Amino acid sequence: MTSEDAHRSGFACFVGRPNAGKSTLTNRLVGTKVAITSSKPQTTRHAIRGIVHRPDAQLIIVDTPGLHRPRTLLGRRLNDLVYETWSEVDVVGLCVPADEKVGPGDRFIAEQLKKVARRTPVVGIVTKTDLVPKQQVAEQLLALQDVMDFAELIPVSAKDSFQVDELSDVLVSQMPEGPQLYPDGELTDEPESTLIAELIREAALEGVRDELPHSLAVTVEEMNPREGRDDLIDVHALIYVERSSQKAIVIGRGGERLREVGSQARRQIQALLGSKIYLDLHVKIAKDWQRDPKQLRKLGF
Ligand SMILES: Nc1nc2c(ncn2[C@@H]2O[C@H](COP(=O)(O)OP(=O)(O)OP(=O)(O)O)[C@@H](O)[C@H]2O)c(=O)[nH]1
Ligand SMILES: [Mg+2]
Repeated sequence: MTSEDAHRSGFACFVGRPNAGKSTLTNRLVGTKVAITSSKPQTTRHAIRGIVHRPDAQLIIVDTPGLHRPRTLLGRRLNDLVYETWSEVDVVGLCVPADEKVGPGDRFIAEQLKKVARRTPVVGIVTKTDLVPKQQVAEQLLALQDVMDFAELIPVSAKDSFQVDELSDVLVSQMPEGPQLYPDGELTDEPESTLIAELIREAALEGVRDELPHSLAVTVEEMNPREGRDDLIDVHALIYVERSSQKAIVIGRGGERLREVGSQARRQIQALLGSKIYLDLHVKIAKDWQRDPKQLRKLGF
């Protein structure tokens, strides 16, 4: 076998400002939802691995939280996680949305990235190209080019699947030769309970605003097949908020919002598990958890 057609494998991570479209792009490349997405900034809170299986390669995408100016201990922890992740991968994809000017946030990330760029190639990715005219995509590519030296630059749209396969080719071309690292068919190594908690958080994020999206956290407390039934799983989960006023919003008048969140999450979880579930949701206050090391640890940060 020549090295041209040797099997390649390795890790690529997506980094960028919050809301740049990293998780949506990860899901599109993997072909299934491994990361939740939302229009609220700072949706992703851990490094999520999604696995792309190809005949010639296995590409592990690590989706990371959006890098931002931290205001809480959680924010600092999330940024540190990004720095840690990008120092461990074979290639970094810096994501910048086509519909927002390249700004100080992107330049700050590029400055930080230059430290790893000596060892690790960085691909510049202009995301969400479906939102702007072609000319603006071209301008964005030029603007991004000025920010740092990229191994390659590529525009994509996760929504339209525009150039998503090409991006996969670009990332694979930066992978070392190597064997398959994950078994066939495995699309993520996220534990089921994490995926479920995230689907609940995604549902809860919908329709809330200001500080509330940041204050939400979800844990799955228990998950058991219903006794005497093989077609029903009981899932008990907690939605955490930081203040009692937030609790009232999440629950809604007469419990209406919480019911909506529950039924939306239930649909998604049933699709994930391929089984009927009963979802028991409770809202709990964990006062200022984003700033409290002890509570952060309890919530897995
Ligand atoms: N039109 C369009 N919208 C997109 C595209 N990709 C992502 N979006 C939207 O952009 C918003 C943010 O997407 P995410 O994938 O959650 O962004 P992210 O970079 O992971 O955000 P954080 O996890 O907060 O850092 C969501 O509302 C997505 O639906 C795209 O290709 N086209
Ligand atoms: Mg994300």
